Amino acid sequence: MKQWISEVQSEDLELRFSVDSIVHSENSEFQNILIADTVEYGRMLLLDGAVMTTVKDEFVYHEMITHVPLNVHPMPKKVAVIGGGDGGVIREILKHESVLEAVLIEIDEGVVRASQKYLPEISCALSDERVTILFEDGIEYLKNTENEFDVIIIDSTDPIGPAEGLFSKEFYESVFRALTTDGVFAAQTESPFLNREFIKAVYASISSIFPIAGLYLASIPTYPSGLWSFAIGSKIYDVTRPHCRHTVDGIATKYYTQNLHEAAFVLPRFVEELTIKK
Ligand code: SPD
Repeated sequence: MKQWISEVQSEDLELRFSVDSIVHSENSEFQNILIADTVEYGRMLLLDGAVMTTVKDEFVYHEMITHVPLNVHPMPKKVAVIGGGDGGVIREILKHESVLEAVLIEIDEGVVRASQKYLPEISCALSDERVTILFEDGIEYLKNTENEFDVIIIDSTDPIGPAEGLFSKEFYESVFRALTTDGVFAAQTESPFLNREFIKAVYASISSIFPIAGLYLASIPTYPSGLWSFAIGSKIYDVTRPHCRHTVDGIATKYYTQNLHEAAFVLPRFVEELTIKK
């Protein structure tokens, strides 16, 4: 008999993955942490039943949430990640030689520990000497931070429960204050097929705070609907083009390229609509 795990979206939508085995399951103070070996996508991390990442397609999400903002900034030295306890974003950040310090602010120590034990290919850079890990609430942390980070990346779970506050206007105001005068931030903002009103509201908040805002897309097969959006806010730099320094540097990637950076901002009409103020 086949064993399945599923992410339930609603009464009418469920994504099922057949699994060889459940590798780890725990209830932390914040959520259920599940790691399973799926047949199609390899090892998978789920938080409260939602797919966070898989060994087979994680590169798409981690590269696009990281290299877009880091390549918009000409010289990112200090970078913060809110959430992202699996370490995938940190791994990508450290590919940038300019980065001297990366601070991971993750509320749930259990996610970091389980990822270090069971997902070494994703969490491998968490032990790098440039990385500081703080087990704190990212919302509180940024409230008390000013003019400190060149880039901030919000690698959150879905906007339910503990992550809800990471999509509020007040939080984006804190992000703006915590950035340096030419800072850039990016966040995952869910599926344009399934979360339209949500994306509209988030984009409206970001564009009311940041002088330059953008929405961009990537294909992530294990996320609901397969099409995923990211929002980016910048104080001075054009977000649609990688800074010229980076075209010379080059970084080892499997999904992100300079051309793809620009192309990811070319939106289908039904997504572009979500960014237009009426
Ligand atoms: N519905 C999935 C949204 C998950 C976004 N965060 C993933 C964490 C991977 N580092």
